[in-house]
Amino acid sequence: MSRIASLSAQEILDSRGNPTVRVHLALDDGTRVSASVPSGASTGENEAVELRDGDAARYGGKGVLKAVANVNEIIAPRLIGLEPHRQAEIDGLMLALDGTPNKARLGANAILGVSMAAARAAAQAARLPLYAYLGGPGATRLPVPMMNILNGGKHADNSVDFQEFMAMPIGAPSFAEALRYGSETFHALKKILAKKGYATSVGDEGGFAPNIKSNEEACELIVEAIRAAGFRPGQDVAIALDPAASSFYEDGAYNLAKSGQGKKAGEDMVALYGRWLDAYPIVSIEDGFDENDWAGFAKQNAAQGQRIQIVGDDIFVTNTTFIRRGIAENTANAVLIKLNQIGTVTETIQAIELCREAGWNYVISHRSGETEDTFMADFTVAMGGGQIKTGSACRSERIAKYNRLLEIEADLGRAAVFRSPFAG
Ligand code: 2PG
Ligand code: MG
Repeated sequence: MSRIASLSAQEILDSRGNPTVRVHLALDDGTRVSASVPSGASTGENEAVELRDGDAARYGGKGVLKAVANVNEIIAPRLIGLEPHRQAEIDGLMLALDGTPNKARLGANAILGVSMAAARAAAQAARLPLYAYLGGPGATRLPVPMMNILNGGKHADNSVDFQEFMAMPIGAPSFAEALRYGSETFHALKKILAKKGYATSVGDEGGFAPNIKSNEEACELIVEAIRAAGFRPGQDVAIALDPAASSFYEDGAYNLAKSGQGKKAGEDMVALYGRWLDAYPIVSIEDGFDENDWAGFAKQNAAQGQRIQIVGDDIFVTNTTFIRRGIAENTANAVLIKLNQIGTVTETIQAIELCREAGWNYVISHRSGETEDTFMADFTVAMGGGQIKTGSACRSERIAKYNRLLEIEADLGRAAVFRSPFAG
């Protein structure tokens, strides 16, 4: 068995030009890998701690040299000599070294980089693609992408309150075709926006960020784009939303300030989503309520959970403690899964296992700040949930994941399965 021979980290930049951590790991058999950690903007308050230097003289305080030093000086000496496939043991050792409930000492960015690098090294040492190593022979299911083609909220400086309007090619026969449906819809949307005199520049996740008149208009434009691209709204391509409502929840009300649509109470939001479900082909709503508004989530789930997927992101933060509460209280029926919200591969898998036990869906997700690392594409196929959220049909840090999924689909050949959770 190969063993970890060297482990080090360096500071690199993410897709927004902010520092993040890249970990390099070498085995004694000559295997060399690296892994890079993403970073969110609309973060949940209970996420594991992303350690930043706070040194205003560098990168506005966003440097990650402390996290890098924690890998080099604290984590590496303890892991050198271990076999990389002992993932749970490696992750457990790092948790013990950290010693805090939220990875505040070493940083979830430091810990996750090492955790991902260990998995990648173990896969290479076993001469397996990462998805096959992590998922075994059953890892054959490609995901339906949620493609964020219109950005608002904290991801764009425009007039849209809701953060993500996603095209979901639920009626495609394969992942490659799903990607084509999504990309053609994206390009059709660009033409429509240009014709209406709206900006066609893009936000953080590669979706357009126009100054449109209302949040509703975003759905209308996407439906128009789906049709213009030659697809049937709701059958071939549906809509998924991530309002990211924590970002516009103030003093007990949902303040749709960017669009000028005013303040709404929790019940008003349930009613608003209900009207949208009647008007637009929406199959999934994520974070329709604030991360502490468990009652709002539960009300929506009771009213609409039979019709659509209700996904919790900021409220669950990929943490089994919160997911368990959500299952007990019928808060939602799906979880957004982000490796860096919890900080180790092992704990992320535990969160997914909990979803499976409860019969809940799970969607593997990128962050708004990403790198060229494609770990999450392999991880999605390995976990088999059938859904991925990794941005629009442009910007290479997003496309890298889609291109990796194309490779995996080709690699699996006739064994590849594409089964939409929403196909009628
Ligand atoms: C989200 C994510 C990813 P961020 O809210 O789901 O789209 O955004 O990474 O900024 O938290
Ligand atoms: Mg979200």
